[in-house]
Amino acid sequence: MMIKKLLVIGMLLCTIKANAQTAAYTPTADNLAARQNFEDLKFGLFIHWGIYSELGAGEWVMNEKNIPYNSYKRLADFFNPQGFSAHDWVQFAKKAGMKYITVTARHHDGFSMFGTKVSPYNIVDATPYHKDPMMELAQECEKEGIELHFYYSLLDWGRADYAYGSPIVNGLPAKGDWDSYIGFMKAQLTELITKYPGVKGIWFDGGWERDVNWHYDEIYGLIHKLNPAILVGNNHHLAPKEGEDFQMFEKDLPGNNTTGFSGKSEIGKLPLETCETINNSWGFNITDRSFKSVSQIIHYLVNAAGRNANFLLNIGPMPNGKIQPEFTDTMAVVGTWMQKNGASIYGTRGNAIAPQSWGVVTYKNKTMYAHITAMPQLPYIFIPKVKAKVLKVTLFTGSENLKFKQQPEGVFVYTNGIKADAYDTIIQLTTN
Ligand code: JFZ
Repeated sequence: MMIKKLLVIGMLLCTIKANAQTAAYTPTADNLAARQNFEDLKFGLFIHWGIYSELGAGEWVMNEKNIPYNSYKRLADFFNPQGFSAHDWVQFAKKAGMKYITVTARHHDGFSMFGTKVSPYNIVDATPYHKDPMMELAQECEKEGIELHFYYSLLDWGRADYAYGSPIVNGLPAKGDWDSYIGFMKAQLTELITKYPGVKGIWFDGGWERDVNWHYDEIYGLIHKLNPAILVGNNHHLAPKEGEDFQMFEKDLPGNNTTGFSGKSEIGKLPLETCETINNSWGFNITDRSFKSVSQIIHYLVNAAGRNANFLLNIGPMPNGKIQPEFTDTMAVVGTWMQKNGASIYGTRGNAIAPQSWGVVTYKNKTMYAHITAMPQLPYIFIPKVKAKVLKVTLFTGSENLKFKQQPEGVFVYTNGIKADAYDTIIQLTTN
């Protein structure tokens, strides 16, 4: 009797504990290490590529041009990217100095760019290509030491169970079959995490489309059960939610809101990432020629690092799988610059010193890097709030000592006569 009672109490305690665990997410040691590693990478390649690429008008083309789903679906019949090469994509990233790739496994059009058993609407089964570019990419990334994240859309414009456009009543779409849709996503995420080697993160998007119960506890819980080290992020433009491992920003540096996406966002305690695209489109756009310059891209990267965020720079490859030469040319110059200057960015942290009018500061161990992206009129820069004693100041690319003066309120570094860099003049400060 006594033993039975104890057993019951024990079981009760166990369930209470289990419930508490599902409510509050505790990242594993592996996950925490993956977060640190992610913060070290600093520069990633974002890729938007799907059957929408064929129309050369961005990834929202179905929605923007009001193309009926059944007509849009025909794009799959003639998607045959003979020019796709995982090797070329990974080399593009490596040459640009990028350390990871985030690729659209499935965007809002609902087309799976990977082989999946839970929907026939995928690149292996529905196109004449019949191959899985996500598998080739995952294998190539693993071989080349590039980390891979999958972009995965919560929003689906075509599936009946999602019922796009349906009114939402009590957190559920009135039409469709919400349980079926959540189950479908769980099955696909299981495939993406268990079948593809070396996947390090899932980048959710589209949850902003409707105010429903997304079952994030189950979805994030499933991902972390399958692989606790996987980094979960969600482009919901809010403060981080329970179960997430990094926080992303879209088309703005953390803390800014120039594009209006970040009005409700709050910077949390997780690793940060901000994404921007190389022209004005995410998916391939044949008329968009507003290419960002080398200087704009380097400044974006440096400004993100100075605010303690990774920079995820997007390209939209062409429907044949190739990357247009304008992107290759620009990123080759960025890459050459990163080869020379990357040590002042990779593996650093930022935001210990707030951004200044002349630029930002990154740091690693006892070294600080002052990135001057706008050379001041006066012949010095002032770095406020430097607590450690500065022992030595040089250009990052030189060994000659630069004149400096340390005061309780900060450090003056004299910049007259220094050789300025075309994009970012980096001053290295060694502290004790
Ligand atoms: C989203 C996607 O819709 C877009 O296609 C692309 O993948 C980008 C990286 O992410 O963009 C958004 C996200 C949110 C809003 C608008 C566009 N929003 O809240 O209005």
